[in-house]
Parts: sequence; C-alpha cells; structure tokens
Amino acid sequence: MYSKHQETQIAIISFGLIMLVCSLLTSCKPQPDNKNTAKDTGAFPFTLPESKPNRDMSAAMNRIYTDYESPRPENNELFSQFKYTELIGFDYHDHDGTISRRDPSKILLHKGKYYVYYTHRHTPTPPQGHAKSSDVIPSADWDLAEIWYATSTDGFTWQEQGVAIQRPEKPLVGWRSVTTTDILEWKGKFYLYYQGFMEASGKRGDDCPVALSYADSPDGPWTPHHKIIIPNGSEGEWDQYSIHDPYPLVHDDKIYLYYKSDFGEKGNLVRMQGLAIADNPLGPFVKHPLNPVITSGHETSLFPFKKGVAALVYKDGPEHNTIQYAEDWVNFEIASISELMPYAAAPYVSDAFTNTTDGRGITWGLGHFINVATQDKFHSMLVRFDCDLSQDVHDPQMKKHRVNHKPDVYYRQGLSKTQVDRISEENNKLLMSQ
Ligand code: AAL
Repeated sequence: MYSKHQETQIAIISFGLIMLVCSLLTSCKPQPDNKNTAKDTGAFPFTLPESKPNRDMSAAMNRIYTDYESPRPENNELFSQFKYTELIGFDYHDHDGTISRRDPSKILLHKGKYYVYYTHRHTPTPPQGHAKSSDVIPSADWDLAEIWYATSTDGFTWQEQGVAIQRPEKPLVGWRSVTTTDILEWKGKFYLYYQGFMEASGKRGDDCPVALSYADSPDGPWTPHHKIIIPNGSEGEWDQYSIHDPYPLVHDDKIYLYYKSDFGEKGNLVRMQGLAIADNPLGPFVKHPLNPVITSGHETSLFPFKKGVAALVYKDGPEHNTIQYAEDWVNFEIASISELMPYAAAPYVSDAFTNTTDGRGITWGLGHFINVATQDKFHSMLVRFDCDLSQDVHDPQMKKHRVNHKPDVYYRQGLSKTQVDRISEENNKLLMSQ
C-alpha cells in the first residue's frame, strides 16, 4: 500500500482540500453590512432606514445618521418637548414687581422631601436701573436679593420656608446681592454656590464672582465661606467680569462646576459656558483649558446621561434651542434641536452627585418666566417643566417633534414700529419703481 511518506503527503493534500471547500462555502454567505458591499445606487428608499444606509448621501442625510442618536426625533433619548405647570405656594404681591423669584437651583430630594433654592427679591419698588438704584432701590430683578428655599412632596405644590442665605455685611462677598444659586451634596454635607455681587448690577455690567455657604442639613443653618470660590478671569480673559449660574455635578470623584460668563461690549454681549473642576467643594477650582466649553445658552443646566453629560442650551448664541451631549464632559456636540425650552431650567437630577457612569436623565424640574408683568413692574416667577430626557421613561407625547401653537402666540411676536416703518418704506420704493 502506501509508504509512510506517501500517507503524510495524502493527509496534507486532504486537509488543504477541506480548507479550500470551507473557504468557498463561507464566501457564499451574505457579507455583513460593511463597506465592501455594493453601494445602493437607486433612489432613496420609501422607508427611512433606522441605521445609516450604504449609499452616497447629501450632507443633511449623512448628518441625521452621524450626529443624532436616531434619524427620527421620537427615537432620540436626548430629544423632548417641554410641558409647563403653574406652581402653587408662592405669593407675588399681585404682580406689582416688588417680589421676584427666579434662577432656581437643581431640585434636591432629601428624606422624602424636594428642596429648591432660588433668588428671592423683596424690595419697596420694582427694579429701576442702575442710575436710579440705591441701598434699597434695586437696579435689576436680581439686585438686593437673598437666597430663599421651599420644599415640596410632589413638585407642584410648594411650602416656602424662608431665607437660606442672607446678604452679608459690606465688604464681604455678596454684600449687595446673593443670587442664582445651585446645590451640591458631597460626603453628607450640603453646599450652595451663588453669585456674590459687590456692586449693583449694571454699574459696568452684570459683574460678580461666585461665593459659597455650607451646612449639615438642606434646612441649614448655612455657614458662609466668605471667600471667592470661582474667581473672575484675569484682565482680557473671556470671564474677567462675570461668573454666573454656578452648576455643580459630581463626576470622576471630582466636582465639575459649569458656569456662564457674559463677555464682549455692553449691548453686544456673548454668553458662553465654562467648566471649573475641584477635588474639594471649597476648591481650589481649576478652570478647564478648553473654556468656553459650550458656545451658547444662558443659565445652562446639565445632567449626567449614560457615560457623559447632557446640557439644555437655550436663549442665547448660535446653538440656542439645542440639547447637547459630551461623553467626556468637556467636548459638547448637538444631540437634538428643541423649542419652548425652560429658562433657568433646574431639573431634579437623581444622579447629580452619585459619580455615576450611567446617567439616567431627567423628567422634570423648575425654571422661571422673567418679566411676567409690564416692564415697570418687572419681576420673575418660578414654574415647573416636565419632559422625557430619561432612559427610564418613554412618553411618546413628549417625543412629538411638532409643538402646535394657537395664532395668538404668533401674533404676540408682532412687528415693532421701526419694522412697520421699514417695511412700508421698502414697499413704497418698490411700487414707485414700477
Ligand atoms: C440670570 C443669570 C444670572 C445673571 C442674571 C441673574 O438669568 O444668568 O443671575 O446674573 O440673569
């Protein structure tokens, strides 16, 4: 029969043949959807593909597959409408402008009660502008203010508890006004960060640093730290005058404090968001070298979402009315576009301080409406918003991408006299040129 050598040769050839047959068989399997498959060349399909199709597409079509979680807003966890509810429990002196509540903190849940802290102004007159302001007459809606707080068990009806942070004696930080606060819970203690004005707002601009008080209980008593926690930038730096809207979250075992600054010349302000990071609530806070980290927004609120952080960016800037996301908590991308977003949104963020790496998102919070009466009675009101920006809730009504308004909503955004005159002049010129 065969020699040893011949038998070995036959075994090697047989093994090779088996491998060849196997490779031929697998090459007949449908290839996974990858770049090597033939591109679709026909017209775009009737059913919108949920994942990116392998075809040449316009910039806009590519974008809905590369920039957003889903090509459809209703399937995008970081898209939502916003619904609003009037709160029960706050008195506004018949809206005469002498009482204002605004710029609420994130909602804190502690021992079965919700807590919210906010700017509370109670002055003999409504704001009169810087020139007419005095030690008792406010220059702005947030001038001569204190920080008050309220509690609730349902987020709709609130019991106002009174002052949390009073204005300290001059020249301590915040002697003119303490405003626009936010809460941090860290290792069993509570910290309120707030804007500490040392002049009436409007003197040069809305200029202030950030100060801090701390307590063992959310009901206080609050001990002022009497030091500037987030200093203004140096001369010529973007945040040299104002450090607004301090907003602390816990991430990577550190305190990530986001803030706003108004910069540029008066009447032509730019508002952007910065980030300062510390290992300790009392600082030192180190400003991020990539600041500003968000190019738009005002009183911007944020919440941990999956591994990263999401931001409600509204009111100002080229990317206002967007919900943005940064997986690294620094480099934000637009995750969705929304409308009628809450001003000074202060959500209930269940994992704001848990150092989470799987942020669950938000479904409600407080915000404010500013200038709710006539200009000469300027004051603001707190309001509740609801949304579905949560991994744990799916509310199709919040995911409708069309917010229907009645005609009066549009008519309220009427033309100014200047615009009417301009349009009339342009129209007359056109008709005369016929
Ligand atoms: C708010 C916030 C800050 C500003 C002023 C009061 O919307 O941005 O707090 O200083 O306006």
